[in-house]
Amino acid sequence: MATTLKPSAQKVQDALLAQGYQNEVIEFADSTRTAAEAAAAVGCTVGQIAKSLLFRGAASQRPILVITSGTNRVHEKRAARQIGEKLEKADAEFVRAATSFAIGGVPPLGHAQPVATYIDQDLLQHEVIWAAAGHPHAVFSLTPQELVAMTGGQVIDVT
Ligand code: 5CA
Repeated sequence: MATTLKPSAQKVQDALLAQGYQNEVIEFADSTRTAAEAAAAVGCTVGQIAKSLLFRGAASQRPILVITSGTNRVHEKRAARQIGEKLEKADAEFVRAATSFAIGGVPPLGHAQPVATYIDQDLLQHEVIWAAAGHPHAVFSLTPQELVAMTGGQVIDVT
């Protein structure tokens, strides 16, 4: 673990502390850019990795964050029915503009603007999960209940 976090990871640590959370951002020498890499670095299952997938609402053009278990693929139509509008894929530029973070490090909190968030119900079966922390080598652990609370997210069935 590094003693000094990269600036983008420090931003997430600051956002956690500002919201009253003690969870510690950890930087790894190895990449945590993908769910599989993050699971290998942390030593957890891929299902315990909280993937942050950003979409664009087709009607509203607003950013919509869907946080899924690392083993799940989002069924876009099913998710859209619960969210209330069709989902478009976001490109790297849109992700950066909406969150201020780059793909591979998009955290659940600390975004450039408030982002409507939906959470895969499958994440709730784990005691502890891990989320990206702003940088492709940084993650933090949390409980699914903390994820719901810190994002104000709505739990849905994404698969
Ligand atoms: N740090 C890891 C685990 S915590 C992480 O952020 N994984 S992730 O799955 O949440 O983020 C990577 C995701 O970004 C991929 O699953 C993929 O859906 C998305 N992604 C990758 N490349 C692109 C791209 N070019 N445009 C839009 N989304 C992309």
